[in-house]
Amino acid sequence: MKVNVIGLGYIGLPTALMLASHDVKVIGTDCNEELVATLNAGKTTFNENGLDGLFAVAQEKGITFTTGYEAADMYIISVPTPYDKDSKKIDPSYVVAAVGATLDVCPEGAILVIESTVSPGTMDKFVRPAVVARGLEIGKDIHLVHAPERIIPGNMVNELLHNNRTIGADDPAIGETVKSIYASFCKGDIEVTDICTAEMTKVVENTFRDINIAFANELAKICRSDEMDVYEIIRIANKHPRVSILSPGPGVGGHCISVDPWFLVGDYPGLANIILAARKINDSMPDFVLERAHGIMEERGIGSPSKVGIYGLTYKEDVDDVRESPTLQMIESMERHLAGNACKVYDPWVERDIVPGQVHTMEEFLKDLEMVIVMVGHSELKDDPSILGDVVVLDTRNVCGTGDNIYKL
Ligand code: SAJ
Repeated sequence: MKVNVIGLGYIGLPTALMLASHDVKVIGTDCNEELVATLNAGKTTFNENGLDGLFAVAQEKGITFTTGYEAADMYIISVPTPYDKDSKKIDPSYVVAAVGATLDVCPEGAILVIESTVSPGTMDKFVRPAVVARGLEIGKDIHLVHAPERIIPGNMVNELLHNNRTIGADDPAIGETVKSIYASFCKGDIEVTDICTAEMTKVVENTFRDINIAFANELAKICRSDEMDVYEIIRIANKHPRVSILSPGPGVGGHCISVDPWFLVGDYPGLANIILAARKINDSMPDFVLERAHGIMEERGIGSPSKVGIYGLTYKEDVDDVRESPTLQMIESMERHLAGNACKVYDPWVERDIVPGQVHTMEEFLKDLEMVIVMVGHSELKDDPSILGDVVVLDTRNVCGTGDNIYKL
């Protein structure tokens, strides 16, 4: 079985490496020539626990990387599925383009697996028509499958091995074939179902998490209004055998949890009410942090925003991904409502310059600062909060312990 993995990003690359490491013949394809050159030079393209080790094994097994599509028995398409913030509709163009390029080279009877997260109905509305427009017969010339992933950035390699998976297929026999390929490495349960169910299940999983994070965030606002300790309340409430409240934070980032619920809001207006309310709560948190910071600055007599630093640019701890990060949302808000961002910004996981005021060492960051807003709980800080020195801290991730200088959400 030869597999061509299309799209070597956060999901496609670990998947390609994992398959190759388990003796599947894999060609990795990406349109980004620089990315392909980096991989062919033996370097991974992002930080992820265990990825370098997996890369070394895949290389030994003979994985190859290219910008072209090749004849293969199975294709795994893992390309971006952005959504339009105004229409709340998915932009399927990357998936449709990858499907078209695949159809140019695939042999009769090839299996086309879409791993990209898509809004419910995308395969019917966009992928099937693209195949039929070529005069091809689905189920004969090409087989369609949707196999969304559940791996969590920061623990991807481990979760690729142990997570349960969902395979949506028109033909159950094809579903079983794809299941056997994923079972080459996946030790979890692999559910074979229909394509529409697989599409909806994936979006539902992330929406469930977004709603639960929103509950924790709303709880933080309620407790703050009465100066109660939301963390202690959650800690004790979670002692209940059937209660599992998540952690409040400065907002919800990443390309998944902050995006997927909008697919349901866009496709089911008037029905996705809790889902929409949760999105609004989570998207309100960066401004809540700003309000909280202003109150602390007044209380502590910190006059200028130039005396305040923002620690953390990524969307969550111990990843290098900044997509939809709460810090970027907060800086956008400062630019909209204030005179822009006058604060220094530092994230040890982000080497490239992304925002004005960004610095690249803790020493430069802390210089002349009187207050730090902690937006990401990277392990370096969680393990040793003293690295911030004795500045006033607004700890939106509850990782800096307690002290007269430590404030929480
Ligand atoms: N967050 C909180 N409080 C929490 C948990 C998360 O504020 O208690 C924030 C994080 O800081 C981050 C955002 O939510 O900004 C999302 O982070 P996450 O770790 O919850 O999720 P992702 O986006 O890294 O990964 C999710 C996972 N989905 C679920 O847990 C249901 C992962 O399994 C998916 O594969 C991934 O989305 C995806 O690609 O869809």
